[in-house]
Amino acid sequence: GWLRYAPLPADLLQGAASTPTAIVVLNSTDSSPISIAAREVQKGLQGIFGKNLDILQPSAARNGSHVVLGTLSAYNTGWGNLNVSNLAPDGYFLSVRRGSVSIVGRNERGVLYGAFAYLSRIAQGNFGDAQFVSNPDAPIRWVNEWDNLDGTIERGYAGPSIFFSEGTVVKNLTRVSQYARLLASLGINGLIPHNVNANPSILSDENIDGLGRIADVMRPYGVQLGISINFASPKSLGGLNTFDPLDPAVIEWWNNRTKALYKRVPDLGGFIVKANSEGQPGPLTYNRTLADGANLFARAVKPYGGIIMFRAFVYDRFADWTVWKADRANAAVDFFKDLDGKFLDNVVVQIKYGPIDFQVREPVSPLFANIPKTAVAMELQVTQEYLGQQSHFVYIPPMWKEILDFDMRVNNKSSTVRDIVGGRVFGQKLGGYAGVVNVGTNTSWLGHHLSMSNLYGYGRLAWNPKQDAQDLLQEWIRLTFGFDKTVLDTITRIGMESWPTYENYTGNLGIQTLTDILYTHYGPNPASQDNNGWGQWTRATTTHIGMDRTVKNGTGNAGQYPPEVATMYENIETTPDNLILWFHHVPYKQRLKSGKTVIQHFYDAHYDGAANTQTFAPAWENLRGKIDQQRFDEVLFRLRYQAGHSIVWRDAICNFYHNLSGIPDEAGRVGKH
Ligand code: GCW
Repeated sequence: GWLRYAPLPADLLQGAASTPTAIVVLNSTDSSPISIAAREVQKGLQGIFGKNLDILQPSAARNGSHVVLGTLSAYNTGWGNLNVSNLAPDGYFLSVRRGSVSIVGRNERGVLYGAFAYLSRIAQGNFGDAQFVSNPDAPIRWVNEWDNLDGTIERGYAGPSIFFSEGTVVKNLTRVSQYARLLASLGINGLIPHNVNANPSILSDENIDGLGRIADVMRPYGVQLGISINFASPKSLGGLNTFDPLDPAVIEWWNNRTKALYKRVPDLGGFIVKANSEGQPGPLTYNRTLADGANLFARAVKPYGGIIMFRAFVYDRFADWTVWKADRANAAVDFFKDLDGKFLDNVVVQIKYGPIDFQVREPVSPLFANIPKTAVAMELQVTQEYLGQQSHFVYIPPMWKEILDFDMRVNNKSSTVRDIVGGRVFGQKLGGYAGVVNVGTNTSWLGHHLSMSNLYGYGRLAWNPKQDAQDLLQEWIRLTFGFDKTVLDTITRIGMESWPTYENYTGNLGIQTLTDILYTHYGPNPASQDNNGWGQWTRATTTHIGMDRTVKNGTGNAGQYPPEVATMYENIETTPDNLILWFHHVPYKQRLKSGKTVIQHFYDAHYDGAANTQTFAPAWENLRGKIDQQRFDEVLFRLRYQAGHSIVWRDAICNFYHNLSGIPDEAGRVGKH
């Protein structure tokens, strides 16, 4: 990954006026985040400067330039006097004065985060003095992995699981510890290893012990374990004849399993629950509410300080497509709005960023503005399920930024989505981010070297969503590939153009990705969207296309947003072009604000997108010799593939709508092949 600590080029090294002479650890036990921080600093300075520094107790520290590591209380009892009242949990204070460095955390994790921040600065050749406090934007900064007990990974594109194999936790957890290190370097503080489509046997005694081993390996990195549970477990695993959340035997069963879990993992973060979604069992089976289901677990983990991440991804996958007003995009608000205020205070509703499912373009989910009394987290997808599955490269943070920066205008006041998720708009203590990553055993972690920029961007945005997507990309490039200007410029260009380019050659104007949605979620298959119960409809006919989500004539979805936003989406004149087909059912010849018709935009965008994709591989080829051969070759292979597949996409989509509408391409390209 990005933790290479490569030697700096000579010209950059000159900037280092003086370097530290020793590392001083103020409070530490052998396997705590602080001792990891000390060893990490040692390793980093060794790699970057070629200097081997001792790690000393305070009593052994002599004069010189030290990197001092400790919690605020340890610092102020034994070392100095630091007044940083604004230091939040997990936050750090970093002071660099030439070679003298202080890294102080509110807690041990904060020290580790500060150490990584310091190393990231010098690894990027930044030796300037600094003094600042950095606090995380939200307390929940988790990753979800969708690994199954048999070692497969749902929507994973980099080989089998690093956590599980043959029904149980793998013996050798070295890769898990390396992963925890990567996550810690971004400030990620929680991980759920097991698929939300959960196998009840995850809670067997043997697996609880295995999960305990995973937690043991991640704990020094400050990464808490969370567990994904199957709602029907009391019946399928426990042998009861019910899993009704209000049944006393069911409650007792969960309390006992929870006790066993916390006995093995005393600092367990909590549970994630996918209930009544895509065939998963849940409380609705017994006519109980989703809140009854969430609160069952909330009560069980409460005595131990745990939280429940309850997923809002609840919808009817057997919806009736002949009903004009039916709309999967309405489901989350329909299910959750009336439950607002009914969830216990350790429940967090985990909401995908858009109302459907990780498409190339979606408006933000209206649910974020509809449950003010409930803590919420935003679910983002690092694994590129609908975005080319790491066979294509799409740098996603620019898309996440549009969502996070979007102003919901709650009560007609500025209320960005990032402020809602950070708990500030509605005064929630809990809140934050869940990124679905799905790393595998492939040494590149995600299958495509460049896709690691998405994991990097996710973690950095979860820490501070105000950061700029291009800045984050360039940080990542310097840390991952070094300082060559051509390398920086080339990957920056490919990265920043990748999402708009992918959108161009897949689904435009908010029509969704147009990939196959029935099986693979890969490759073009616009016909698969309609005439089935999944609800990802485009309503494409021979004359019209798009979902009418207006209140006046459609599904009413626009009306789920706060009034100012609702008005914007209700009216075609004020709906941005890039979401016009999300909210409106229009003739193919409808004029966009750009002046083009919808259909001509489809044709042009696909030709532009595929043409731009052809430029990526040749640009990459210019980097030959500037980065190591293996990564050069592996990325080139995928960029060439992507170039070819973008043409497949272009022709499939253009021909499909050309055949359907019969409207010729003004440039005469479509239908000629
Ligand atoms: O995007 C869809 C995926 C499913 C996934 C589901 C979910 C884990 O295609 O594979 O199931 O979402 O988020 O629950």
